Amino acid sequence: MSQSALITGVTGQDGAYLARLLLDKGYRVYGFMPRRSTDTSWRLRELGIESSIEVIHGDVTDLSSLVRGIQASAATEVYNLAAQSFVGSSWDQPLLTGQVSGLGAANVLEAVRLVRPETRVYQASTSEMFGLIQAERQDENTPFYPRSPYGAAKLYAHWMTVNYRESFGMHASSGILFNHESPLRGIEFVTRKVTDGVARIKLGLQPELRLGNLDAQRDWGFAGDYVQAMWLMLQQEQADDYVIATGQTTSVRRFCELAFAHVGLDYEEFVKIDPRFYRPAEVDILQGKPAKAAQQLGWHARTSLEELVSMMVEADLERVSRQMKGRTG
Ligand code: NAP
Ligand code: G4F
Repeated sequence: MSQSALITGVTGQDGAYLARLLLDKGYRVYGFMPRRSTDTSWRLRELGIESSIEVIHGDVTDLSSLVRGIQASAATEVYNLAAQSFVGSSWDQPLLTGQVSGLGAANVLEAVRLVRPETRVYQASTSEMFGLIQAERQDENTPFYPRSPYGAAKLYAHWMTVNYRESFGMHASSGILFNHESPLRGIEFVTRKVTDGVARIKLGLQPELRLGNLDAQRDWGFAGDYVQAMWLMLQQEQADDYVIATGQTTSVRRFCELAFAHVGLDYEEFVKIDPRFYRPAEVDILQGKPAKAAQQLGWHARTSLEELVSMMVEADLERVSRQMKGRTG
C-alpha cells in the first residue's frame, strides 16, 4: 500500500522541507492548512512542490477539521508541525500559544485516536522545554524547565504525546528538536534576521542591524537535515522520544561574526543593541546530546554551522538583489 502523510504546519519552514522529503520518497502528501487572507505558500513554491501538495483546509484548534482531514486523507503518518512557534510573541499571546501549540497537539492526537488509531504520529517538541537547563548537555533524560509560554505549551503537548502512547498504545513519537535554520526560516528568528540584515547592509539598503541579547547560545543545525530525523522516528517499530541536535553550541554574537565576515564586513560596525528585543525571561544556553538518535535512528547532523551561515547569507543576497531588480526593472 502506498504511504500517505498529513502535515500540519506544511507552509512553515519544516513543513516545506518535510513535504519535499516525503514527495521524493513517493508519499502522497496532504497539507493541512488554515485559510488565510494572504498567501502563505511561498516556501512550497521556492522548493517547487506547491502543486504536488493536496491541500486540506483546517486548523489544529478545530478538532472537527482534523477529524475530517484524517478521514479524507486516510493518512498513514501524521506530522504535527503546526504551532505559534515564535518564542518572543508567546508572552504577547500566551493563551493563543497555548491553544495552538499545546491544545492543538492534543486535538491531533485525539483526532487520530478517534478516526485511525493505527496512524503514526510525530509531535514537534522542542529544546525550549529545557529552558533553564538542568544539565550541561540536554538529552531525553534531562528534566524540563520551560521559560516561556511557548515552552510551557510545548511541554504539555510533549507529555500528551507520551500519554497517548502509553495509555492507548498509539505509535506517537516526540522529536525534541534543537534550533534548526535555513534560507526558508521566518524573518523574525535571529539567524534569518541576521542573514537578511547582512544582505541589506551589503547591498546598501540598510545602515545597521538592531538585535537583543548577543550572548544567548543555541545549538543550531540545518532544517533539511532535521526533517529526515522526523521521518526516521515514524519508521521505527516502537514509538519513542528523541533529542535531535548537532551537539555544538554557538552564541548569537559568533553567528553575527560569521555572517558579516561572509561578505567581508565586521559585525561590530553594524550590529546595535536594542533592548526592545530582550525577552522577559531568557534561555541563556542550549546544547543537545543526540546520542540516542545516532544509535537508534542512525541520524547525524550533516551540515556545519559555517555551511549553514553561507547557505543563508547567499540565499538572502540573491533574494534582496532580485527584489531590487524588480523595483528598478
Ligand atoms: P514555522 O515556520 O513557524 O511554521 C509553523 C506552521 O504552523 C506554519 O505553517 C503556520 O501557518 C502553522 N500554523 C500556525 N497556527 C496554526 C493553526 N492554528 N492551525 C494549523 N496550522 C497553524 O515553524 P517551523 O520552524 O517550521 O517549526 C515547525 C514545528 O517545529 C513547530 O511546531 C515548532 O514549534 C517546532 N520546532 C521548531 C524548531 C526550529 O528551530 N525551527 C525547533 C524545535 C521545534 P501560518 O504561517 O499560516 O500561520
Ligand atoms: O531565533 P530565536 O527567536 O529562537 P528561539 O527563541 O531559540 O526559538 C526557536 O528555537 C526553538 C528551539 O529551541 C523552537 F522551539 C522555537 O519554535 C524557535 O524556532 O532566538 C534565539 C536567541 C534568543 O536567545 C534570543 O533572545 O536569539 C536571541 N536574540 C537576540 N537578538 C534574538 C534577537 N532573537 C530574535 N528573534 N530577534 C533578535 O533581535
